[in-house]
Order: sequence, then C-alpha cells, then structure tokens
Amino acid sequence: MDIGKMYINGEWILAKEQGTREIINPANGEVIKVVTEATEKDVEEAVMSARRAFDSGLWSQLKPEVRATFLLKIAEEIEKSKEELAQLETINNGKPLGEALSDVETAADAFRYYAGLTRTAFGETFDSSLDSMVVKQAVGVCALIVPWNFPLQMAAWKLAPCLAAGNVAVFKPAETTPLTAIKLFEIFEKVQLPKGVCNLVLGSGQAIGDLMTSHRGVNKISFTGGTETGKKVMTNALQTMKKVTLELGGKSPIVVFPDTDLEKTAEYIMFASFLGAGQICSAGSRLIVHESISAELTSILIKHTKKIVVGNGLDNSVQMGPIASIQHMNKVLGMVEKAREDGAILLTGGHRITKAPLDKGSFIEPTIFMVEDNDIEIVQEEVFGPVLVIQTFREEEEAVQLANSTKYGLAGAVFTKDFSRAIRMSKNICSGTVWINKYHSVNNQLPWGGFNQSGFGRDLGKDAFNEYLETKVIQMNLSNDALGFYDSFI
Ligand code: TXE
Repeated sequence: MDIGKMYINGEWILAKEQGTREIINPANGEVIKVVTEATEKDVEEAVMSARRAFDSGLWSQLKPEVRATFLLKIAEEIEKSKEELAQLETINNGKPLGEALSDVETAADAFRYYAGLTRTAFGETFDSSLDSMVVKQAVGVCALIVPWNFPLQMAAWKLAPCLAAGNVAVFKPAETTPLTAIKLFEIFEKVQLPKGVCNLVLGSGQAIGDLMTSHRGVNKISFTGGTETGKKVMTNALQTMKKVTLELGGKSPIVVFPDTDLEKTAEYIMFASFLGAGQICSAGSRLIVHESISAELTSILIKHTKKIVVGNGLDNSVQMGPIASIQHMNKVLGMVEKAREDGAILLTGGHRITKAPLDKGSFIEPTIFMVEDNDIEIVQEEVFGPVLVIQTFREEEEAVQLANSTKYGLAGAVFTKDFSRAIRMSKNICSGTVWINKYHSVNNQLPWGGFNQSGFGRDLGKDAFNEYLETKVIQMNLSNDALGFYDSFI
C-alpha cells in the first residue's frame, strides 16, 4: 500500500521521522490507507515554505482575475472527481454517500463563490483634503485546521477564501480523516498552483497543533474543532497576536410551538439531530417543545426514529452511517450512560449496534432522552453523536431561557406558523444562525459561526473573505511644501 504523503513546497514528501498512521473505515474497522505522520520538524518546513511563497508575492501580487482563474479550475477539477471524492469521504468518515456527494458539491461551489469575491477586495479613497486611501491586502501565512466531520467541505470553506484574498496556507486535516484533503492537494498540483502557496501537513493536533498555532511565521489561524481545543489554540495565538477565527462546538435548541404541523416538524427534528449521525457542530440536540404537544410529538419522533436505516454509507438505502471513530463512539456511549445516571429517561436507542455486520464498525442507535433537569451533562454539553434530549416549556419566555441556557451559541431553530413569534424568537435566540421552520440549510454566501463559546469570527460569506484581509491606510503628501514643524528649517 502506498503511503499517503504530505504536500510541502510543491513536493509530495514523507515525514522526516518516518512516522505513519493507519486510516480506518469506521463502517467496518478495516485499514483503508496508511499515511505519513508529521512531527514539528515537518511543520517548520511547511511554515517556511508558505512564508517564502507569501513574502515573494508570487500569489498575493497576482492580478485578482488570475487568482480567480486558479480557484475556478480547482472547482472544475473537484466536480470532475466528484464520485471519487465522495467515495473517499464515505469510507473515511462513514457518512452516507448522498451526504458525501452534497459535501463535494458544496466544496466546489465554495471555490467558485470565492473566485468571484477575489475581485472585490475594495478599499476606499478619500478626497483631496486627505489625500489618503485605504487598501485591503492579504494577511499572510494562514494555519488552517479542520476536524473530521466534514473533511473536504471544511477544507474548502477555509482554503477558498484564504487563497481568494491572496494568502498562503499550511493546512491540517484531522489525523483520522485525511483522504479527501490529499486528493484536494493533488488537484492543486494538477492546476499548477504555485509552489508553496498551499502546504499540507498530516498529523495529530496534540503533536503538531501547538507549533502550527504558535509559530512566529504564521499570521492567521482559522480553526474548527472542539471548544476545549479552541481555547488552547487561542492561548497559543495570543503570544504572537495572530488573527484568529474559531468555529467550535454547539448545543443547538429546536423550539417547537403548538401551532405547527407535528408530522412535518418531527421530520425536521430528526434531520436536525441525526444527520451525519449527529456529528455536526450545529446539530439540533435539544428539543424544547410546548408541553401541550410534547406527548404527541415525542411519540411521532420515537416511531420514526426506530425506522432510521443505520449502516455502511456505501449502501444507498442507508440513512445514518457510523460514528467516525471507535474512540469517539466510546465517548458518546459514555455520555449516554452518564445521562441515565443523571436521571434522563431513555425513550429509544442508547446502545452500540452489535448485530453483524455492523458489529465491526462504530455504530450507535439513534437515541432520544426526555429530561427534566436542565443542568445535567447531556443537556449542557455537546455529545456530537445521534442523541436528542427533549425538554418542555409553558411560556415563550421560558423557551427562550432554556434555548439560551448553555455556554454555546452556534445555531438554533424555531417551528411556528406565527410570523411575529418566529421573528421575535429568532431575535431572542443567542446564536450565529437561526432557522425558521427548517434546519441545517447552509449556503456558501451566508456567514457561518457562533456566539459565546461556539467561537468567534466567521467562515463563509463576505465576512470570511474579510477575515483574510488586512486594512491598510496610505496617506500621501502631494505638495512640495516643507513640514514647518522645526523653526530651524524655516
Ligand atoms: O476535537 P479536536 P476532537 C467537538 C465535539 C467532540 C469534541 C472533541 O464535541 O466530541 O470536539 O473532538 C486538531 N492545536 N468537535 O477531539 O481535538 C485535531 O487534530 C491545534 C466539534 O476530535 O478539537 C483536528 O484537526 N489543533 C467540531 C481538529 O483539531 C489541534 C468538530 C479538531 O479536533 C490540537 C470536531 C491542538 N492542541 C469536534 N488538538 C465542530 N465545531 O464541528 C487537536 N487539534
């Protein structure tokens, strides 16, 4: 088996210390690839390669339309490799093929969208009395770190705006899901992205994350991952005052009022909670439902949740894949166990699936709890698995209070036919996105990120593009007059 390599300074290389890692298919536990595993020496080389590329201006000084052409070619190549990329994502992350295909389309669209924005890094000019201009320019070397739940899509969400704005990158996928990133870098090579502009390092966050986020040669960090890791990233970045974008965990509420169609709403709730086996930062993991409809909605949810087809994502009939790794499955099962100890009432699911052939993979039943105590771990902490907790409310104010009662603030949803209430609730829920009568719709044009401990800064939209730009003021002296400040010159 060929060892998967890193891409540094336009060359495919093995890690200097020859470490390797087995990449596992979470649907059956099989080794699908062995990849090289970086140490800090490799990160040093990658940052230096990026630094040289940025300082030479070979990318930042290209005309925007030329940079845009590269991005458009990348989008085209992603689309040409759509099937292969989706298959890789499914065998590496476990998500059903249909979800993987949609991720690939979103990734291609991100490169296309930011190709358009490349030409819009507008500054300002001020009238003759000021003789000044404000210009926008690339920030420099960006360390981009992504997790394992949307390996390709998040790579695109970070690399596309980074490159569009004229920056260069050192990119690290999650150590367990590097396969689509390797393929993406093959595309970069194919479209002849200049050497050193995008560098790929493969390795564990614990081993190389600290250097990536503290290196003096790095100017900006964009990180998506867990809140605790985000805090470490921020602490590291502090020493050299890097610009930081953090997209972290969530515990998103779904508030349901009695005036909704319960069957339709139930389907959205299941989609919110169980898409990606719940391993989505914006997963709707807390259902806050009006007490008058709680029993009926709960019984619809239980009935349909039991019918979710769980299995290998390569099988077209499958609706929910495995948990992305054994380690993470054990973490999720531990939280389920703790929830029971804490008094949450298990309504359905709650176990690892041990029936062959799923016993070889890391599969968990879609799980629903009813809870009364708002302070227990299963309500307050991100599970990042297919686990929904149900709480009830009487008054709208109580629903808002419950919705805003965790440390997170990434997303939320409200289901009601009352327009005024929908808007009022949207304004009152403290999160970066609020969906009304829908869930999980994300578009590359719309900024994506969180309030509170879900992070700060934004991926996507013009906001992300701007985060990869510095603002510079240039003031000009167009006269020949002397300054006249020191008497001795007069
Ligand atoms: O995340 P980590 P883990 C949440 C989710 C999950 C928890 C832990 O609740 O249960 O985080 O998951 C890299 N410096 N989310 O441990 O460690 C790591 O290599 C720099 C939500 O997998 O945050 C990977 O590339 N980087 C989240 C990336 O961080 C470091 C998605 C994410 O891994 C690092 C994933 C360090 N010191 C988990 N340590 C979301 N927002 O979608 C690790 N990494």
